[in-house]
Amino acid sequence: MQLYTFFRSSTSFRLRIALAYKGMSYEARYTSLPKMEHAKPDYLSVNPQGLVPALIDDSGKVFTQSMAMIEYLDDLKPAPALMPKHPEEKWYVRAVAQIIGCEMHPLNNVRVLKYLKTAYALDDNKINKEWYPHWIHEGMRGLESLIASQGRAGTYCLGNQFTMADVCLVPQIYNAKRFNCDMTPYPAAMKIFEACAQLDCVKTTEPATQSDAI
Ligand SMILES: N[C@@H](CCC(=O)N[C@@H](CS)C(=O)NCC(=O)O)C(=O)O
Repeated sequence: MQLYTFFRSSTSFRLRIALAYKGMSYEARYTSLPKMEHAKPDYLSVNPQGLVPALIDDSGKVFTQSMAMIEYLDDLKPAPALMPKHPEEKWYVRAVAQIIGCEMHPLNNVRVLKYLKTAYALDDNKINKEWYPHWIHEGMRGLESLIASQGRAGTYCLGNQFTMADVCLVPQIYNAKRFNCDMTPYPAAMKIFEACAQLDCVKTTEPATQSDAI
């Protein structure tokens, strides 16, 4: 299997965590976003969307969209599981993951930040200190409330089971910290983040450990 990944990409980080958790090996195909390698014809022939990550299996089939890929990997290799079986728990895990994947990450994606600069002349200060934290806090408020109101959290988002919810939470918080967002208003999410940070599947896949880290 080959994984197209960029060390700082939080969606690539999701895949690295999931693959490591499941003990699935892969060859990393480093794809630099600053060098625009994701927009070059070679990569567009893999993922015409021009976004990382992408996964190619040994038969040459291509898989894209990180959350769909994580559920696919879970079907392919069910143990250790990243999705619960109970319908309500499955809903909850997807709800946490989708707050991050649908409502936080897309608003702070590289191409969005670039567009704010080129089309609306927003300066780096406004983008990094206003726009970026604004959407982190909007999302984190909802996430923290969901975790608290559902009462399902334990060591991880869902009791003691490490799931796709945690796989999405960890990279998002890494990024928020990199942009110096104040995370103290989110103690439940941060407690889970700290617990996840102790896991080998996170320690061995975090951005700084990657061969393409700059
Ligand atoms: N919904 C996609 C999003 C993928 C995505 O946006 N990846 C980012 C890196 S984290 C990217 O390739 N950005 C390039 C760009 O914005 O130009 C997924 O979950 O896989």
